[in-house]
Amino acid sequence: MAQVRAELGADALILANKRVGGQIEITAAVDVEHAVATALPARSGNVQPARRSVSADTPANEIQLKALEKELDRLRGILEKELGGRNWQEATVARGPLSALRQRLLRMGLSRVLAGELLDSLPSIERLDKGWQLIQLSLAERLQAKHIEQIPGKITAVYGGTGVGKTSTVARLAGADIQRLGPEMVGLITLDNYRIGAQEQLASFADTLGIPLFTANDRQSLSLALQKMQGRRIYIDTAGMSQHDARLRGQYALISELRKPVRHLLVLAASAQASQCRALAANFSPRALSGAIISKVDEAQSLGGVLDVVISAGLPVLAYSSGQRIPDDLCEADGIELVRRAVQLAEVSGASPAGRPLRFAG
Ligand SMILES: Nc1nc2c(ncn2[C@@H]2O[C@H](COP(=O)(O)OP(=O)(O)O)[C@@H](O)[C@H]2O)c(=O)[nH]1
Ligand SMILES: [Mg+2]
Repeated sequence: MAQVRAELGADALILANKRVGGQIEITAAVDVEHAVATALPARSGNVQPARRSVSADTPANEIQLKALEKELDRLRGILEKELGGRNWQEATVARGPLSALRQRLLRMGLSRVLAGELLDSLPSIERLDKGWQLIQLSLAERLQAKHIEQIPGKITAVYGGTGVGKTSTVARLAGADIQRLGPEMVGLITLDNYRIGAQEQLASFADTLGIPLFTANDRQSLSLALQKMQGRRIYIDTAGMSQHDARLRGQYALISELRKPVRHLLVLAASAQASQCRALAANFSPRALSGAIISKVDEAQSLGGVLDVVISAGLPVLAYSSGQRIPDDLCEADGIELVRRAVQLAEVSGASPAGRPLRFAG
């Protein structure tokens, strides 16, 4: 090495050596950027100054590769030193508030598409807490929360998957009307003829409260039931179907053919998978439904999925339920409260206290 340095200077680097006959050939470089190398044949370690040229056995590529390896080692050292002491979250914040906000939205269960839209709508922000506040407000606004009485129509039909809470919702909405208007102003119809015992729950509710309940299965029986209950506010319970069952759309078509103003409501369970809710909503064309009721908020592990579905389907949220009691557990739709719960669920597991009970004017 001393001989190499004496020959080529203090910056010289030995890149390779090999035995050639009785001599050792040393490949050394002085300026790696220009890949200038020198081969020094030596006898028994006795280095003789010789040709100052690039060795034919050691192509420039090899020299560049060695230099590259050295540079990579240096960069790896810097990276390890930089990231070694940090956890992932700190690293995210370090990349800027937008990146940290995206992580929070995804953790809530929102899709990447909605998270991106919310972030795009933000004015430029410097502080994370300010950005987070604005983004929660923007999400709450996009939920289009409305009171159900803002939707006109004396007939209300409730659709949804099996066991999501359709019958409970019908009973809750009818119960609120009974309190407000009296039992003589309210009536029920069920289209749920598919499951044995499906009507019993609603029949016992109708009996207890003294309101009529009719069963319908086609256009004629439906028209007849409506005729018999003329002047009443009518709630139609439908049969729960899988999201892929064409009968779900069949029931909607049957009710739409009445050519009367109907509030068509979709019940989506917050405890169900977002993909299931999305597939259910996809059965209806964009303006077919008047809005959504989110059920089983108390059972949900995360709320972002169902909120994402109602926003992307353009469905206003009209109420949500958070327990099994009838009629108490139906709450007024409140965008801020739903977002608060979604954030809370993302932060800690476990349900939060009940919201404001749904109240009707008059
Ligand atoms: N935990 C909880 N259970 C609910 C809620 N809404 C309905 N349920 C329960 O879910 C089950 C199915 O409800 P039901 O109204 O019969 O659903 P349907 O099959 O869609 O008519 C019943 O045991 C209800 O008491 C809710 O908001 N939270
Ligand atoms: Mg039912």
